[in-house]
Amino acid sequence: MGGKKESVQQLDDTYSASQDALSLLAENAELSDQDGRGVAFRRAAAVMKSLPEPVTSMTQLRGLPCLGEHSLRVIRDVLENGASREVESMKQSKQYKALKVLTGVFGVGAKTAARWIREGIHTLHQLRNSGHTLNRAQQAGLEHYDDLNQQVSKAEAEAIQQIVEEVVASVLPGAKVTLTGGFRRGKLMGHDVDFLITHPEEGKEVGLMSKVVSWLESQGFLLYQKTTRNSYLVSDDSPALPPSNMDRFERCLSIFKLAQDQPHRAKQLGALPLDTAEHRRGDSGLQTDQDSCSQRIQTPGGQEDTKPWRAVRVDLVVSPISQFAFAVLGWTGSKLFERELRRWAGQEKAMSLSSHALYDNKKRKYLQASSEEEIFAHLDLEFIPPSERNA
Ligand code: DGT
Ligand code: MG
Repeated sequence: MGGKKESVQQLDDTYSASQDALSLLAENAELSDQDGRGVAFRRAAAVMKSLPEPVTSMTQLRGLPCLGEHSLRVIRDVLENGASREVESMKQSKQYKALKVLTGVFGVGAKTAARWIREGIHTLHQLRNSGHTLNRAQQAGLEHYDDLNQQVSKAEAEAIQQIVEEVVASVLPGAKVTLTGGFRRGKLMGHDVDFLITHPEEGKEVGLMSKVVSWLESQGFLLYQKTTRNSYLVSDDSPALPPSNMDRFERCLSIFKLAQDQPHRAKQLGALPLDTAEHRRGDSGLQTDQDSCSQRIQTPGGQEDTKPWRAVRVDLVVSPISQFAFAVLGWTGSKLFERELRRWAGQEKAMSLSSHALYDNKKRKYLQASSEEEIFAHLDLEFIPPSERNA
């Protein structure tokens, strides 16, 4: 029995080792600004993940889609040697290590990291001493580097949800908050927490974001925020769909200050009365389309490891109810699932799907939907629940 268990374990390890190797190659491609390669490796990793049983021989992979020459070479190496030499040496390379560290700073993308590496910057220490002027996001990213590179738990996401729900209910009664992203797919950990906010009456959501953000700021919940305004209009005469998967909802990228004793955060909320006329009007001087970084809550010289709170990345998105179903679908992910769904819509159905709308290119009209189920029906697909969208 023991021997069998061990060999099953070994098979499972090999199985996940090839997925891990492919995921790492995808990550490296994305960090190197090679999105096409990234998608190819992500697809290959998703195919390996979808197999019903561990792979012991290359013959099992015959006829499977999305496994290119390069991916097959990596899998063969894992099967034969227990690890991929290419991936092992990549993990040890100076370039990969520097890319990981620098893109780990919130606000730093692949292009910026590559530029810094070309200038000889490989570590945070070197970055701090480089004399580069960092923007507000990057400053906050550097300041909260350790916290933001630590995974967020489901319990932490729920604690933040409770705060967001209370604030939203207070500034706009009847408005609805939905947890999206990986946590809606049932993941237990994530890199951030994503929320979508709407109101059942079209138009009521206008102006909501600035009120919510100003509330959160006044309560000391935000270490950083940048709000961008809605720039999307569905018009009858053109599809007007965004060219990429970037959407145009009003959106707030933020860093939350989450007390460690959450969910007993009532203490934190209780510090100030929530329901004041000033905040109902939302006129407490919020600057939109502009970074702001709260100074009140910084801990000058404070011991990071003893502080009673942690920084957590939170995305808030506001959608009008007419686009809500599309927004929930678009913001639930995973990114690969979204990409495949859009590809299906375009190639198989001649439709354009975005987080705002579904446009039928043949009928030349938008298709309405008030639930995700209706969108899947328009696309002639059986409904796929969020927990099965983890590709
Ligand atoms: P995580 O946070 O790493 O645990 O994983 P996810 O799946 O929550 O990933 P995240 O937070 O980057 O994004 C959540 C989903 O929202 C993602 O699957 C695709 C979508 N999404 C992210 N950013 C944008 C955006 O700018 N526009 C649109 N339309 N969708 C986005
Ligand atoms: Mg997320």
